[in-house]
Amino acid sequence: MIAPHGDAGPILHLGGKFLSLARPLIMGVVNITPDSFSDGGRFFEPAAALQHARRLLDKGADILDLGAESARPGSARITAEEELRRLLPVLEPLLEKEGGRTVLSVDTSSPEVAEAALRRGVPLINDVRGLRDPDLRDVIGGFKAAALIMHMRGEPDTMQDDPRYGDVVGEVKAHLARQAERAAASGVREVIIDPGIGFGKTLAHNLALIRNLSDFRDLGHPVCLGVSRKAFIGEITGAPDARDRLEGTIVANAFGLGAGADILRVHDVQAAVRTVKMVEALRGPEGKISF
Ligand code: HH2
Repeated sequence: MIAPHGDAGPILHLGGKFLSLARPLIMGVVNITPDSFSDGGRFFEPAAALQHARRLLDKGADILDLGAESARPGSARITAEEELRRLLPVLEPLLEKEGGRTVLSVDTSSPEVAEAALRRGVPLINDVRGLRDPDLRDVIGGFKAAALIMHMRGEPDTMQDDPRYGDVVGEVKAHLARQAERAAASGVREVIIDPGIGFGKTLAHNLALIRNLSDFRDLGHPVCLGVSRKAFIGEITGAPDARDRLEGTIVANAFGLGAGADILRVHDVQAAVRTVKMVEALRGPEGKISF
């Protein structure tokens, strides 16, 4: 749970670091994968991933999210050995050289990978499967670390095959509430929630979740939003190439901030930092914003 903490607003405790949520935070994505939907292969080599990570830090990322397995629609799982073989050559130098100026997160559903990361001092595990695996909950809880719990309906290989909900906002919220409780019962220290845009959702589902993001704040956990370059933006703006989705990403992020997002998970960190500055200025001291 986030606790009110004087003038700095709520504070997120990640490892030895305290991040104020008085201003929304930017989580920069580092995909050490050959097949991620928007930048697969670009940062697959450790040297390229490291250079990219440092660039995102220079541009103002508060958190770096390192992922070695793609969860794009249609993707299949890889082994924990393969995930670690990709991850560690990037994670270890980053922890050693940049650990002071950033918080690292590892995007994984594997208890073995999470344990290897936590043992090396990573304070946050981001699981697109929302800690369904009790072993993963126990590993994170055992380290008294933090978890980013994202909602996904099904598995990436089939999640976009006709997803249906009666009340998408209510169902996703109830699921996140249940998983957050399970996480806390396993000893997970901090929970961040995320509605999982594009994960087992149609365009209409994604729009409803972003529009109603403020509802998720009732759960008492920081809310993360990941819209960056996603397919729904391409559907709306007519941009089949993920690299052409920057304007759509900026607008969706601005809207999400207006609806109460605490953390934006993005590929384009500089644009997101500027988006936060603009929205904060427009919101003004009374926190007013209306679309
Ligand atoms: N989206 C992706 C991956 N991980 N984690 C959270 N918490 N929220 C998200 O929206 C989210 C996520 C998909 O983006 P990306 O990592 O760029 O792609 P891929 O899964 O193909 O590597």
